[in-house]
Amino acid sequence: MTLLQPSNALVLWLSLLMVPSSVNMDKPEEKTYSCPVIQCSAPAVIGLPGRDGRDGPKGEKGEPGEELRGPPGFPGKVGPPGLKGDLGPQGEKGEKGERGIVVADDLQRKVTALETKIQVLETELNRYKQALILKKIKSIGRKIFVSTGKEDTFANGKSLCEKAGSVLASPRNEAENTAIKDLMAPSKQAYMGISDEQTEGRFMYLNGGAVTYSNWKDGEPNNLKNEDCAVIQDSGKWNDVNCLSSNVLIICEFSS
Ligand code: MAN
Ligand code: CA
Repeated sequence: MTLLQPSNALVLWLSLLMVPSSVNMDKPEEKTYSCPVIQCSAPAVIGLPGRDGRDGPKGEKGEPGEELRGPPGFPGKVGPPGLKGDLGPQGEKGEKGERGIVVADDLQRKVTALETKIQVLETELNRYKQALILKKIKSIGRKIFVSTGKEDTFANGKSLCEKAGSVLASPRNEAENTAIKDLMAPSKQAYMGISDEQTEGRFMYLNGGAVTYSNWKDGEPNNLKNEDCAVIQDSGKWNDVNCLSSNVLIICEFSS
């Protein structure tokens, strides 16, 4: 074993003394050192605290803090109305009504009032019918015959009645035939709403259909010089005449 020179030993001892302050600058704390190579003659002394170290890296984000709730704010504006809801369930059956008799009584009063009004109207209508007789109007059954008091051709007479919403009078039975006969004075004859213009000898109603009632005079219809129209004479008997004959009364009929 070689002993150290005194100068070398001094250098070594000084370097060993400097080690603690260069190694633990950031964390000054009390340390004791021993010498692994040479035996120290005295224990290590505690050094002075070192300077503050640099700031460390930023730490992780902490847990959320406890929330402090403020006072409630003012109410907001009223929103738009919502959608219409579904139909609700059917309600319970109501209590039994008590007005049945009252309704029936009311209905009876109305019916009685209507019956009274109808009686008044019938009386009035009959009075008018009586008055119309004097004005060359005859009501029989559901027909009303009206004399125009004018004599004209068949075509003009037909047109005159149609303008009034009626047709030339055409008796369908003896009662109607008599009613028309009674209207014609002072005229001697009146046109009827029949013709055999389509088929000679076959008289038809103007609205169609063969004549079902007739009261021809003996020897008529004779189609003398082409007679396709027909008149009722003041005797009630019928004669076929020329449609252009203009000395013939025009009588119209209204039916309901
Ligand atoms: C006239 C016309 C005819 C009719 C004869 C009867 O000539 O009225 O329609 O047939 O008389 O004699
Ligand atoms: Ca004739």
